[in-house]
Amino acid sequence: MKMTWRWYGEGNDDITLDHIRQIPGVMGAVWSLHDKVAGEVWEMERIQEVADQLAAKGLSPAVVESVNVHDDIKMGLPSRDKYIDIYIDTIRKLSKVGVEVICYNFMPVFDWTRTDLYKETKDGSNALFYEKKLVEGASPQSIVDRILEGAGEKTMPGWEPERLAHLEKLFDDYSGISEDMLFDNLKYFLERIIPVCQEEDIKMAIHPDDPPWPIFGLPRIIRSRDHIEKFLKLVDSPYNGLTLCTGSLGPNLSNNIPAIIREFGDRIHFAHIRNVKVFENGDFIETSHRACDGSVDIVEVVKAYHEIGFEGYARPDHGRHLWGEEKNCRPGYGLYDRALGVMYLLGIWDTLEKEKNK
Ligand SMILES: [Mn+2]
Repeated sequence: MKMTWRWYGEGNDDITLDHIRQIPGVMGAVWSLHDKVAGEVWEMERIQEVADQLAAKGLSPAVVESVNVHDDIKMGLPSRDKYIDIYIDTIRKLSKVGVEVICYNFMPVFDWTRTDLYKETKDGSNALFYEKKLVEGASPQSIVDRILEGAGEKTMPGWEPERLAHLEKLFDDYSGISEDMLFDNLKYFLERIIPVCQEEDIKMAIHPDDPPWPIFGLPRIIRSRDHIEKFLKLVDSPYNGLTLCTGSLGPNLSNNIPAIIREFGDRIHFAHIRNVKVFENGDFIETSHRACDGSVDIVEVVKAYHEIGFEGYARPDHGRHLWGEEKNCRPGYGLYDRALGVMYLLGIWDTLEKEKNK
């Protein structure tokens, strides 16, 4: 397991590469060109610039999260080929600087969804929170307003104000698209890009839907063991793989995550590891990584990765906001709780390694 850390880029993240390289065990920064909207060309100079910044601090550039997929591809419009060509161009360029894994998602309209970005918890820290009833009873616009208001000046992947300004049109465009159609459109995309990935030795790693159920009547297709199985069969190649996110699958308690890791481990290229506490009414809140703090047994998750001999990349996914950092940090992406998460995960891993080598 190779430990990494998500970094939003120079001038776009209060956490610097100097912070990151001091966290024990972190060997790479998970990056992207965050100013690029889906379907835009990534210039080689911009890619090289980030690769050089990381190299100067001794950090690997091997994982990119994300290269976003244009809505026309998800909707299967005739213009999709043009956007797939651009996607392929980006894959080829990324391989030149040593990128090995590209994380992406195929969620219509909304990426991850929460109702509070800074929900205060009992110990005075705060965290991302999802109130099920509120989403069920709300209009999509009201959720967009809540999230964008909470984000303030920070840019947040998946919540680009420019794109969400056309919310009504986006919903109209997706209104006739069923789960099966979305799967077909994903298959079309994969059939074109996976041969290129094989040539360039870049592994695609789809991120599950967050939360793992349909919202606002939109189809969501990567949210359980069965969905994952169906997805992997769309194009049966090691280059068509997964970002296994415990915090995205976790809010549905019937998802047995350690079992999913054991079953599909050879197709997991990137592990997002974090914990969520699920309440009886279906609400959930993001917690510390510690197993007893949430509903996902993180010890069992790490054990499963260890058991399959996982050699892919991992990162602590989100964390709570601690020690006053919520005043500045991007929701879920503070320094302290994620750094504590790294130490928890590596503590479990190192113990398992030591036991194995006895
Ligand atoms: Mn994740």
